[in-house]
Amino acid sequence: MHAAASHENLDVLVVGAGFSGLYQLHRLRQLGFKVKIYEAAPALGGVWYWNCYPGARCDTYGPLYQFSMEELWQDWDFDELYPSWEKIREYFQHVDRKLGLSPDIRYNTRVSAAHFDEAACRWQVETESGHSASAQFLVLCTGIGSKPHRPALAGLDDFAGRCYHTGHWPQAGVELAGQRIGVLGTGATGVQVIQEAGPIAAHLTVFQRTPNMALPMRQRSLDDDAKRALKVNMAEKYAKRALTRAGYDFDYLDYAGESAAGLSAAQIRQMYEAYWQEGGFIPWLGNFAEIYTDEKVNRMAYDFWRDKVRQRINDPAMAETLAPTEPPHPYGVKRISLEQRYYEVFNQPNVTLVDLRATPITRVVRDGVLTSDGRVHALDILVLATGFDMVTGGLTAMDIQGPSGVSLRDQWKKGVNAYMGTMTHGFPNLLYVYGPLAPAGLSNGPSSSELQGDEVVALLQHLREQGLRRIESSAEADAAWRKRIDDFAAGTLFGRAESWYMANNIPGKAPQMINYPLGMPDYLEQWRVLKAADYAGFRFN
Ligand code: NA7
Repeated sequence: MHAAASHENLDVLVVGAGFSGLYQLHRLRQLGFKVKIYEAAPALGGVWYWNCYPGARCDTYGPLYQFSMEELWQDWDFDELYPSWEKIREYFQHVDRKLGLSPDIRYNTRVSAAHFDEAACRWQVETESGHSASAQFLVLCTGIGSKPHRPALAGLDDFAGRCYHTGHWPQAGVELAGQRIGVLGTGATGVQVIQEAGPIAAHLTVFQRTPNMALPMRQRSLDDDAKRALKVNMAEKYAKRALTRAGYDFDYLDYAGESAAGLSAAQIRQMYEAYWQEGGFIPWLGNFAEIYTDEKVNRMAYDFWRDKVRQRINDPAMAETLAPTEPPHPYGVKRISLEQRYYEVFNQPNVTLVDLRATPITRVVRDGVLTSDGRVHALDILVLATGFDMVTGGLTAMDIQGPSGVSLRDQWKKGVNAYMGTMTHGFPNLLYVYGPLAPAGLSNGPSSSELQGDEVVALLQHLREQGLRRIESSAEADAAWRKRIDDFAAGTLFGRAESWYMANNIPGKAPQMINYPLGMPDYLEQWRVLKAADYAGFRFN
């Protein structure tokens, strides 16, 4: 660790100024904790600072993509049902103005290391800028998508054009109009860039490895009446987040007493038709919960999606690549994205679709990308929409060492443990919000930030009230939590896709279900049970 330019002592140091971190700061400050946020970016907003590529927007509808505090939502409106990154940034400015958060946020401050000093029972924290801190508790709110994944592409250094990762997009923007653009990756990000770039590019080449089972967003701009209508029953909507598995204001059909069993195929198709018209995540997170466990039900959902999508694609070969006759993996076990005009882009004469399963990339060359069929796809700009070292990447990017000297990075090489999705044995006084083995990536972000965030705040309050200085999860509790998740996942179809949900989107990462898949109500119930048992599972002193 290098010499510190300045130093401060804190009760709680929060890392990251996205939804989770800001919520921690606001709540803990109100309770009188001496708390600060360290944030690598020069502004608040978390992923919405870095993900400023053309078309970046959130796949959750606006009313639920914000904090639930009335003082914040009462005089805030998004201008579209699904807000753009620009508008979400404005929202964070609004939050900052209302809650006065920035004075307690140290921007441009990337935490590089945190070592636990057992004698002092405090975390000693170093940053890249040389500033350091000592904090009794370290609460990591680094989000699930803060470490971009750049695949090792042979020859990339030879490329004469420009190459950008969507998760680290130039803040000044990149002019895509009139350029020959290649997009590698068709996840949530790829879909958004592709539908933005297609209409304005001189030529767009899409490199697809796995088709995205994208659903219609049904985006609309909001006039005053629509904005007013969305504000009705906000309190009820927010209350519902704790009662639905993905933290939304709707849930899978079994919660509504519906099961696919006993319904005819025609009845199911009729239901699917209505959900399709509604759009958004309804045809996925509002589907039968059996899509995760029953192959037949899953296949019905896939076939419905495939047939709907294929109607929009003119070229039969492209249709087969984008929406194959046989599903590449079960429907919904890999993150589904929302699209606005994605499939129509492939009807444009200036768009080429490269199926990387048939013709993989051989290497990047000076003029573009060479595929195994010997073709060079000429490019001015190569966009890497290749995702992130999801959920854990932001945590393992820091050198975090517990009292034994073992780093979190090393401890997690063979698999991730995080009891209650919140603490790991060997790392006392270190807590995560919206991180591994929590609902996180399987839930709406702001919902998790508040609901798990409240539990973390309650835990810190409990420690203070009881005069306890040190908390650590036990190895047994870690193992039991992991087993609960693995056992549940083993009974589902999640393992049948390579995806960041199963931590196998990154070469070398140990595969496992990386989120808490039993749903938000079950997760919160585990906290209730734990609190009733005086937080047994954690060790205090
Ligand atoms: P995702 O969803 O992880 O998507 C990454 C995409 O990049 C996906 O299509 C991958 O194909 C593709 N990819 C990754 N590496 C390669 C290589 N080496 N070659 C070819 N294609 C590759 O990331 P996003 O940024 O879109 O979204 C991340 C999350 O952020 C999203 O789920 C939301 O929760 C917000 P694959 O599917 O692995 O075959």
